[in-house]
Amino acid sequence: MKFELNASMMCANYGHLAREIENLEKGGIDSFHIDIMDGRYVPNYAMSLNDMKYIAHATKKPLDVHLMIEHPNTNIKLFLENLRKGDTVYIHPEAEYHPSTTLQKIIDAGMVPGIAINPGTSVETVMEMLQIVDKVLVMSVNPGSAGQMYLPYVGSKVKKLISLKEELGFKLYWDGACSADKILEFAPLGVDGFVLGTTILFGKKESYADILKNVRELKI
Ligand code: S6P
Ligand code: MG
Repeated sequence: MKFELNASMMCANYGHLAREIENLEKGGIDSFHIDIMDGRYVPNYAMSLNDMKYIAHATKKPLDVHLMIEHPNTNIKLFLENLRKGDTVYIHPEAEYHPSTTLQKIIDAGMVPGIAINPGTSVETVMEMLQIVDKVLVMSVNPGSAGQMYLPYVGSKVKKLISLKEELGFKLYWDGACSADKILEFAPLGVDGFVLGTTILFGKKESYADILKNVRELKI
């Protein structure tokens, strides 16, 4: 079974970030997930524009930029001008007055448009945007930090999104508390990719290569 694996770079060791990127690449990671937080939309500061720029220069792999910032339309140019065509930018619809205008800016810049859906946000409220975006990032924890518990009520929403993805033309990604059992359960149902953080990838004894190999070889 084919599914993408994305590394949540806010969980990486910034004492040797270049080596982290190199080891994740060697281990076969598909893309780098960049969590940008502004301390307002979410009660935390994670990565910044400069972290994103550094990682963009350090790898040729795609970047998935997850903007957890208020009114991303105001400063989205700063992110778009430092990305490559084909990189993904996710916005949170609740953080914007006119999210489809912001999504159009992402499309016009040649990036892949995405929305992130919070645990408390229902599919019905984002239905129109599902027709515009190429990717949907379904949050199985509230946005703001790594290392949180999986919120089980998100499961039925993931299944609802899976039932819509063919017709509306988007790929579905899982973000938050991703473990082997979640991949085992949801990859066969149709989730296209998983963001890996502290639950399964970072801060472990095994190398990234060993962990990623084990995840790819899960008996699905
Ligand atoms: C949360 C953020 C996520 C986390 C990821 C970490 O606001 O969007 O991308 O970095 O959930 O993974 P874990 O396994 O520590 O929850
Ligand atoms: Mg994220």
